[in-house]
Amino acid sequence: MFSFFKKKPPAETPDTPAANPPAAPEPAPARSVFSPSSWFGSKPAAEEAPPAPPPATPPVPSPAPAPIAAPPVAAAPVPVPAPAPTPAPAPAIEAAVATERKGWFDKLKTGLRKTGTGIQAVFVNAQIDDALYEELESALLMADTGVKATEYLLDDLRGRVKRQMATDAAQVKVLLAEAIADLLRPLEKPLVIGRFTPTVIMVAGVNGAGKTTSIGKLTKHLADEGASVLLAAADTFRAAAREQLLVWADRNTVEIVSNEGGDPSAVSFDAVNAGKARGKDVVLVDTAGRLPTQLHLMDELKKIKRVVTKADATAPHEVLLVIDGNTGQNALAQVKAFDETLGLTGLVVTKLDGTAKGGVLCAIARERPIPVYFIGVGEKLEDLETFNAREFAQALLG
Ligand SMILES: Nc1nc2c(ncn2[C@@H]2O[C@H](COP(=O)(O)OP(=O)(O)OP(=O)(O)O)[C@@H](O)[C@H]2O)c(=O)[nH]1
Ligand SMILES: [Mg+2]
Repeated sequence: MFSFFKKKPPAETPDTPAANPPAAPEPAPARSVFSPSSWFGSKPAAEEAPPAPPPATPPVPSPAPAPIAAPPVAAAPVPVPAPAPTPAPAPAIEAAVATERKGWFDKLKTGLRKTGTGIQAVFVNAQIDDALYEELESALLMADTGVKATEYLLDDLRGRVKRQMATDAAQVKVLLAEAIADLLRPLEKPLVIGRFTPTVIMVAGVNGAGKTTSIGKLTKHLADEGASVLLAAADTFRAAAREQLLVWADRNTVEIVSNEGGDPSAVSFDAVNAGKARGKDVVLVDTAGRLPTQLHLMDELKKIKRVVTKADATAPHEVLLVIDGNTGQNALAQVKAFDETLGLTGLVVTKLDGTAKGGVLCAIARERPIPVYFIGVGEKLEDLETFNAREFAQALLG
């Protein structure tokens, strides 16, 4: 069924649901378009808490999709060594995921064109010499990779070139893709839903970064997977914010707690309590945009977080920062500032389409490696996907 919901074990029987179940139908059959695992991780198998006891009844081989533990791997035709094999998924699901990711890969490649073009140009009709590395340095810096990550990548690349005894520039380009993928890999992490009920996700960021849009996209996908979602419209500054959320949300399964002009902490507190009482799977808290230099507004965020914890001592379970890929190196400054204020657990990087500054992910990986749960390459629903380092590197240089 929904492998990302710990609370819904396999072979479920309709046992007594929590009070006030949502009007939504019982969990629909799993959809193959978005395999749950392609978006949300179930609790990692080897993690701290004891695993759920084995089912009392003998395991019935169900036709439900087999869980796929690791983030999906793109089926991109670039000759970078394949990663270690993950536990074999059911073939039909594997095919669905591969097709889905292939479509996404093409979109990502188009989106990253502006960032990638300058870097790719360095390898055209080039020799492997100092000039190549110098040009590459400039191109990486132009793509907002930052000084530290650029130095790191160039050193790493020189080592790879030597070890592989590369003789032409095209090989160096492939090695650079490998180096970037390795640098970005620590940022890969699936968002875990289901370890707590509700999973409370707080979303912050500067004005216009794409918070509400990303929440909308995420909500729709969660709802499609059968998760019940409650939104907290804690952006109480703008009257339009709530409507914006409503437009994005699936009206049948999503409820919103809001209080226009009210206190964002109070809205968040009410939402978490409502989420608990209504047995929601996820509570998403949308906050108003703010600059890290607006200290009183950063304090307000801290307060929202504190108050959420009052409503549920284990919450918030995720504190996400949404960053606009266009902001380049400034995004790194935002990550640092919001992390210091809130203790971030993950990032969403939006607007990688149309920016020439996508290299900032390398800077983040080098200087403040906070997991990137999702990346966005457009305004449409399907333009937000999970982050995969190898896919990103291939899309950038492919
Ligand atoms: N091209 C592109 N546009 C995006 C992406 N994500 C969001 N946007 C657009 O960015 C604009 C701002 O998005 P919002 O979601 O309102 O941003 P926000 O962070 O909630 O803004 P505030 O609440 O005002 O701080 C909207 O026009 C979105 O459609 C993306 O990945 N690519
Ligand atoms: Mg907003």
